[in-house]
Amino acid sequence: MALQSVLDDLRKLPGTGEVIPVIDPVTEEPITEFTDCGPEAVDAAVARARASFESGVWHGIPGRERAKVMWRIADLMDHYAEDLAQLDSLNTGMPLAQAQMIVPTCAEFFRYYAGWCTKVNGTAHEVQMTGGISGAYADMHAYTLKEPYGVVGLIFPWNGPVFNACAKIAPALAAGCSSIVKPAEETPLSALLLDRIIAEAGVPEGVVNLLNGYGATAGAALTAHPDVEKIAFTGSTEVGKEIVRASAGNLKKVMLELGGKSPVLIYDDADLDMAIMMASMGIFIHSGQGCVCGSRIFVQRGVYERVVEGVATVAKNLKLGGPKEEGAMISPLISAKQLTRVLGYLEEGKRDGVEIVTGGERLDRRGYFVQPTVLTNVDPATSRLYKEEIFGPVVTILPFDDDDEAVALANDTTYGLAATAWTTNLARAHRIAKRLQAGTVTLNCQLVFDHAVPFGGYKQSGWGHEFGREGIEAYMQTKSVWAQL
Ligand code: TXE
Repeated sequence: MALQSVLDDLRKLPGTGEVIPVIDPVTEEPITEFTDCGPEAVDAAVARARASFESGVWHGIPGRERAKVMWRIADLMDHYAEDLAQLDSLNTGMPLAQAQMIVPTCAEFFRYYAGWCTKVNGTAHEVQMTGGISGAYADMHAYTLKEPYGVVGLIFPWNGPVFNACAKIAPALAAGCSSIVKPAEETPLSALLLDRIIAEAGVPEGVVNLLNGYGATAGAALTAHPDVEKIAFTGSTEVGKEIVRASAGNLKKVMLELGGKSPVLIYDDADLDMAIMMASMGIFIHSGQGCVCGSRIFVQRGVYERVVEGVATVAKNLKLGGPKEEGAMISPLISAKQLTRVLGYLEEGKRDGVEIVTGGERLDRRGYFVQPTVLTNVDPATSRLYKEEIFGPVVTILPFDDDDEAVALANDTTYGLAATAWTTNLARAHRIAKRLQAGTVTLNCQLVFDHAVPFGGYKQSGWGHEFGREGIEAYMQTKSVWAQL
């Protein structure tokens, strides 16, 4: 499947709104364009999804049959892996090798959730009937059924286009839902190929419906739609709140995977070389455009200078560049909007007297590149760049003296997505893990992922979980059935 055909087909998709250019973040030049889908297309997609759901063409077939189709999607993703990787690499500017590593993991979402198609069961209950009207029934039985929600909207961002799409489409399919898929307007390319793969694998028409458009138009219309039962959203906390408000009309269920300001604690007994390298990659990889990026590092005072110097050295040595540039490891920011946002935080920090150990500037070249930046002397009480998610290659480093101070600093945030501790004292590591207010805690490791391990945010980082058993159950509701025998 030629890459060019995806670029051409995107142009031909029907739409009634504004023409949206797809920009290469490395060259700042347009790659292709498409038309915002418009409200009629949203209605039509929801109607197709509804019809497919009511017909039972997907959720009505045995789980093992759904599983076979999902395995075919995964096999086709392997077959088209190079195209998918090239599309994501072109669209986001990430190194091709990085995209090539990610695509097989994305295919695995379909194999992993194919397994669950036959394993999500309800429970049977022995019920004791006592007193009142209930006492009149002698021989009773109750059980639960797990049923798909119905029509679900899947809305996700641009930071890992294939990954974000598969993380939502696979469990929704396994659960038996019919979905409307809304990728980010910045990154529509790989979703189009994925949509073709899903059709080629034999998913019946209307079960997965791709919608391309802006968040404020397509996304908002989908979220407010009265015939959508659930929205699964990954994106900013502000839009997450808008989605909750817009969903109130028909009391849609909402799953949210939102931003973070994840703390990384480095103790003086840690394997410092490893901690420095992983904490650096944990914020600078993909230019910090990851929800779990460790954007606040806290270091025990005795090793503070060494860690600051170590992280700054890694930052200075990372080669930024596009997929075609030899040795480039770090991609640009996705868009001019994100560039302005990140530079805005840095300018404000400079005015506030933050110390820039390294970085702090845009690269003097084309493309949305910002230097990996290490900041100290930040005031936790007032600094916006310390409190808010920047989603760029910017880390603050502050010292701490003991566990209580480390935990207080780490938890002093409205977010609660991820947290890390580096220490060789395992008793302390586990004690700290309990005290950190985050949905994921990583001990002596960062940037870890497995399809089987649930992922979700505490506090304003989200509602509900993706991945693992929780990931499929998020697309299912529980029915209790009572029977007099
Ligand atoms: O996100 P948006 P943006 C954070 C990060 C970043 C900031 C802005 O801090 O700097 O968000 O990024 C769709 N109704 N994260 O502007 O706007 C939109 O079309 C329904 C963290 O890209 O939240 C896209 O598909 N949908 C995050 C998706 O929401 C709407 C990853 C995300 O866009 C909508 C990305 C609306 N009203 C950004 N408005 C993470 N958790 O990983 C927008 N959308």
